[in-house]
Amino acid sequence: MSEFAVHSIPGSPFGRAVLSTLEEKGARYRFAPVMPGTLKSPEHLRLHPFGRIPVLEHDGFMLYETQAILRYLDRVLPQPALTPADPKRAARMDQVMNVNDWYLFHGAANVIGFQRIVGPRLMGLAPDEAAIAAAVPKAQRVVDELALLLGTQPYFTGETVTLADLLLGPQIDFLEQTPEWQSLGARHANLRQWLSRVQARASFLATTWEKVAARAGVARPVSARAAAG
Ligand SMILES: N[C@@H](CCC(=O)N[C@@H](CS)C(=O)NCC(=O)O)C(=O)O
Repeated sequence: MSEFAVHSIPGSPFGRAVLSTLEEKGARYRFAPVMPGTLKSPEHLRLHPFGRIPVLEHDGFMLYETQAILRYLDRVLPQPALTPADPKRAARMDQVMNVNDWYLFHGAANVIGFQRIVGPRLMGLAPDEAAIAAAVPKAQRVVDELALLLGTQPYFTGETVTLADLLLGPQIDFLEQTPEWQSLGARHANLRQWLSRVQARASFLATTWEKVAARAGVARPVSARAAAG
């Protein structure tokens, strides 16, 4: 079988979306660790001109942008399908993926996740409480809308997991590790149950920060909850 390599940093939510998609497909892949602090280096900018992760490598084909990577994987590894055949369900999947990228990540989850987890855990930084306080209302608006979109369904487009759940799951899992999740998720039992459902999948159990760090041979991180507290 041709080889997939995922260039990423253990713990990265976008990176985890790619890893869990590969796990859902039962694909063999290699984790190529990127060192934190090297994202803007000339070497990494050759892989990702915007200095981010993840990057997928497949038989010499290089691809960045997580949505593009997930859809590519769903095309080259068609089973099990992770995009609904029904156009309306597929559109809902696309919508949730864009809500993740545009409204949840930017200015909300990226701020809370960095200030509570990445900064303290990887850089020894103290959380900027003012930045977190400014991001919480933005995050709340998105979480409320996601709960509405989910409704009573087990997954975002219905009965089965799709790329939407695999992209959004790692972001909400990251938020759950912060004290802010207590209030963000408080009103939304359906979203909390969805998160537990996603976290219980073999693809998520295989791609925790600790598992990926061990696989990458990098130092085992301290507990995210301890770092966030
Ligand atoms: N639009 C990109 C976003 C990727 C992204 O922001 N990844 C984060 C890690 S989860 C990152 O590389 N952050 C580094 C930075 O902000 O400099 C994608 O979908 O892949």
